[in-house]
Amino acid sequence: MRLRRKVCVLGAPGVGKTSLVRRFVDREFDEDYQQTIGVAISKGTLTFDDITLELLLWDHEGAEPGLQYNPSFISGASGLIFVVDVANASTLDHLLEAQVKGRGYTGYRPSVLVANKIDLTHDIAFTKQQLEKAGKHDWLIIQASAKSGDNVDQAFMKLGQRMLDARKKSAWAIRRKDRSHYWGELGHRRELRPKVRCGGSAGRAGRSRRRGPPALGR
Ligand SMILES: Nc1nc2c(ncn2[C@@H]2O[C@H](COP(=O)(O)OP(=O)(O)OP(=O)(O)O)[C@@H](O)[C@H]2O)c(=O)[nH]1
Ligand SMILES: [Mg+2]
Repeated sequence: MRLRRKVCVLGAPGVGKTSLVRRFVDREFDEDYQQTIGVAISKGTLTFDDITLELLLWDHEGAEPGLQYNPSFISGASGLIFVVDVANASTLDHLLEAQVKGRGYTGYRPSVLVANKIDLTHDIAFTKQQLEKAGKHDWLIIQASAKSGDNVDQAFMKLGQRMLDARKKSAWAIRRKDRSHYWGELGHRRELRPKVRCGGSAGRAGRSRRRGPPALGR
């Protein structure tokens, strides 16, 4: 099966958003800093057993502190990659602040937080309090380096896996909703429910009735 999904890459200016996307998509790294203007879109592919997941990577320009993300850029995204610079603690504050302000449109999507530029230092600049705050957002934190390539593929894979898990959960929730709708139409009246028989024994048939309606389409 082939799936195509939008993913937004967000974070402060200069943290390495474009470099991470470039490393993942083109396997390249450039020391020169060329600021992204607006948004640059590129395509990366992940493979999971029988699923090919095409990621449309929306690499946003770095948001200045105090600014919110542009909702129209983020709308329709199935996953988010937040990027911070391990050598610059303010880049995480910046992200936490932006996340609180932009909660309505960035919240509750599968996300990973990439702590980038790990090649520059082994001492991560973030404080315990900052990491605790970040932990509340259900971000999976991955230390990586766009320069060396360390953990870059893993970060994208983890996000892809989270997106597929979320897809499975929502398919399951929709199926459950369909079933409660089905019972709803029957008014929850036992005598109107279909008689389900799953074999010869009355015990098994009884168990099936207690579990809910038969799977539709059978
Ligand atoms: N040492 C090191 N430098 C990095 C790494 N990632 C990015 N850089 C450098 O950091 C600078 C900024 O990188 P970009 O990828 O352009 O950052 P950005 O977040 O896309 O910046 P904006 O588009 O302005 O928001 C460039 O000079 C990169 O070479 C890394 O992992 N290690
Ligand atoms: Mg950029």
